Amino acid sequence: MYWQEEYETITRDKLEELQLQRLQQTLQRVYDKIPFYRQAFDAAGIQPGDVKSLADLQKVPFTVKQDLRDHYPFGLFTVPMDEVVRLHASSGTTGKPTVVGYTKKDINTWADLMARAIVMAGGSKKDVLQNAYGYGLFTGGIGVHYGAERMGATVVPISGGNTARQLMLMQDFGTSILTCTPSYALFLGEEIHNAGIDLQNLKLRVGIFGAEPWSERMREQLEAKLNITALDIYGLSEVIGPGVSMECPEKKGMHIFEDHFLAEIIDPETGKQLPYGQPGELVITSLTKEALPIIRYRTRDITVLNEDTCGCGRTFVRMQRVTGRTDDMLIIRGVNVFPSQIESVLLEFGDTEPHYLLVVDRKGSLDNLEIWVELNDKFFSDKIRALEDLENKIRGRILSVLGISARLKFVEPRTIPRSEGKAKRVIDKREL
Ligand code: DLL
Repeated sequence: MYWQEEYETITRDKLEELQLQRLQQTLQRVYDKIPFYRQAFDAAGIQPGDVKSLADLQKVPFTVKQDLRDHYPFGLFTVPMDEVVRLHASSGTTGKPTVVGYTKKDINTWADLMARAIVMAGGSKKDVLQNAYGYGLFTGGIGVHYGAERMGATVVPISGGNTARQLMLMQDFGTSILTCTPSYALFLGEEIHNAGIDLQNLKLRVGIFGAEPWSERMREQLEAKLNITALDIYGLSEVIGPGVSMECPEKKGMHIFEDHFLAEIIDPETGKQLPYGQPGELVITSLTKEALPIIRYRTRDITVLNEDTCGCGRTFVRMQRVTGRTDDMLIIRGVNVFPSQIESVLLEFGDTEPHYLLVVDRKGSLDNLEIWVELNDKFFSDKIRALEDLENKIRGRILSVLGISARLKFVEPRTIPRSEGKAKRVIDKREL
């Protein structure tokens, strides 16, 4: 099922024609309205009129998060504030948040993209969608909400947290689609189990999980714990929010909504474009945004693009699971490590829970990685000997997969703090 079949199954030729036309308009728009872009283009010796093909985009300078911060709050908006009908902001870890704005048309586009995503997951008007993404300045809650209303599902706008109530409404309202972060979904799955709720009595069948990296093994766990099909959704506030790309039930990556977003993969070191199939940093240019068009935005997210035809009939390229962010990547004794890689190893043996914390410290000039991981209930009651075996197995596997040695600290079930939104996986105590 499609929401906007004409676009979702567009031929590549037609798509590229549409993209070029929209790209040229977008470049002209930012050049005319925003001094920041005009100066950057002039400095790079490029005018919007010089972009005559999609390949010419490579001559246009990148935009980074700091550029949005430098123009806090509204300096990169291309419309007067009386045309801006909504603001969102992403909480920066330090200093001011990144603020994004939407016109009525932007909100409308976004609702359609999120409707596409929910329909892609198999959603219909008959579904009851429990939206446990946080409502507020975060784009997750309201972004999903508008899309779900647009495609006609019955929305339960519960937001994140209040787990007991989540479980009550899930049973009483017959929730069939759950939307939240994968880490919160996992917690809900555990609590369903702890509350002794029989999965057979729930109507849950699909989960639309995103806003943070997760792994294939986490998918297996979520599907088993919740008895659902778990699908990945990607997006970022600077580009629009959730609904930049969505995984179809083929489960082979997320289709990027390319009629609205032009995707490139670059080498994060050199900034050079990489061909399909090679891992690198995702760069996105918006093609239809009004209030805050964004040009060659460096997402910092690492992925791979795949242009093979998809069994679902959609022609949009797919991006693989995001394995991590260039700025979340830990460098431990010179080795690049993404938390999601460690998650994969931990879940391989089946004796631990996907609740973990990576604690990195430096003694002298040597980095130490300590992995705190929860044992599952069954294992916890077993003998010390078995613990040593498990530790050795995990350490050995991390050494062979990642090439680093780590210490393990097994902790009791339910002792690592649960998150209602994005999980915090790393504590880096190094002072670099
Ligand atoms: O997290 C938007 C969103 C809401 C996406 C709900 C999906 C569902 P931000 O708070 O601006 O926006 O954070 C964006 O989160 O650059 C990625 O690093 C990460 N991220 C988002 N989706 C995924 C995903 C929302 N499916 C940042 N897998 C992005 C891995 C993801 N990382």
